[in-house]
Amino acid sequence: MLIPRWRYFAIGGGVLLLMHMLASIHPTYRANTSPLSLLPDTWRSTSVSGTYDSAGTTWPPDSAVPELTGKTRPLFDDLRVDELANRRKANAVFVVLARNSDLWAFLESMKQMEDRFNHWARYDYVFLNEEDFSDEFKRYTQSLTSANCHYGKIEHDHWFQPDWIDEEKATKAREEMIRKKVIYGHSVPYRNMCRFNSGFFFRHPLLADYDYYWRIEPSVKFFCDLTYDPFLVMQDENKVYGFTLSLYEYIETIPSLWASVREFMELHPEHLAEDNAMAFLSDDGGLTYNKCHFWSNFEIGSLKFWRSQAYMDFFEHLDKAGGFYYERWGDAPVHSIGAALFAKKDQIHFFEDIGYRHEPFQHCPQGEAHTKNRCWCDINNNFDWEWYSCTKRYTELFN
Ligand SMILES: Nc1nc2c(ncn2[C@@H]2O[C@H](COP(=O)(O)OP(=O)(O)OP(=O)(O)O)[C@@H](O)[C@H]2O)c(=O)[nH]1
Ligand SMILES: [Mg+2]
Repeated sequence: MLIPRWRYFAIGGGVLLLMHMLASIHPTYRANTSPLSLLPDTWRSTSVSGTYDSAGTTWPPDSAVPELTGKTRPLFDDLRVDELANRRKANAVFVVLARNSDLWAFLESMKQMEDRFNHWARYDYVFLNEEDFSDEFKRYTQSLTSANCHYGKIEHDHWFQPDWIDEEKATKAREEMIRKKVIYGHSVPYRNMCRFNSGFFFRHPLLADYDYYWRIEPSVKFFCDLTYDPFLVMQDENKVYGFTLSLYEYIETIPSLWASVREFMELHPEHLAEDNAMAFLSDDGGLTYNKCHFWSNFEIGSLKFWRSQAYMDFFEHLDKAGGFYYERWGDAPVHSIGAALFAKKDQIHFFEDIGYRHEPFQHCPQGEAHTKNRCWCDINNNFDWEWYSCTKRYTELFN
């Protein structure tokens, strides 16, 4: 039987349609054969914005996307930059002591500081090192901020072990610490760092014109958005020292520190502030040290306070005792004792709403402070009221 000609056309057409439907599974084929591809390019680029979902429609839907009229969308920063450029600022700076090898670990901290606070606050950075900073260090740090970065070299005598230290005695002390497995007990550079942070960083010429500083270390975390300027809190409320974490010092590193502090208090009673925070340091009115200190890897402080006669005399006295090298005195107990004795207790501020972590401890804001400041730390992981924290003693100062 002869098949009428129209049936050939119908079968051929059906096969073509089937092939087209199969090929349409491929997105490129589908896009190129869509009737929309017949429209001029300009029409298509303004009417379609967003990403294709699996059904080939766009998301977000056109109605949710601001119309693009040739202008780029304003950045969050641009919206507020004029307003913020003229805001009241403190004379303050970030201070970073670092080696070139700390670069990548430091960028982690710096990126968070920029995202949480400094993208709008625009405070400068001062980087300090006993060696020259590499071009790589400078390039990558400066690239993270629109504030200015300054790079300084530490003068020899502010960093290295002084000649008058008895090296034989210092070596023996280090060997004994290695035997006792004291952390960093073997290290001379670590001791140089502690002594520099205790008594010299605030004398560096790059810091001469500033009043307040915020110390930042490599590999720390900042958990919350800062919607206010903590430097202005320091300035407006006449604070000299701000902290987030406090704990007990490892006694093997400071066996004779309190004896030197007591000597100093006897020699210079005029330097002790009225209404000071001695009760944070001692449970018996100054006879013994309870080892409490503020953890100095986070510090917002007054440079003028460290440059005061009281603290300069205090550091000089401790330095001459040699404990930075014969033991392993840390800048955390030295700063804490200085702040607690030479300032009024209400000049020491607990930055309760700044979420912060330096391994292995963290301060995580609780309650409303957590949600209001968009924190991302686990509220159950908060060192404040752990048995090894001294923050309870700080709050008790004000009861
Ligand atoms: N330029 C320089 N910076 C140093 C040196 N040692 C430490 N630092 C810096 O001094 C600060 C404290 O050093 P850390 O190694 O973090 O000491 P730590 O916090 O007691 O110990 P970690 O638990 O290792 O963090 C950091 O900002 C370091 O980058 C050094 O030899 N030279
Ligand atoms: Mg550290």
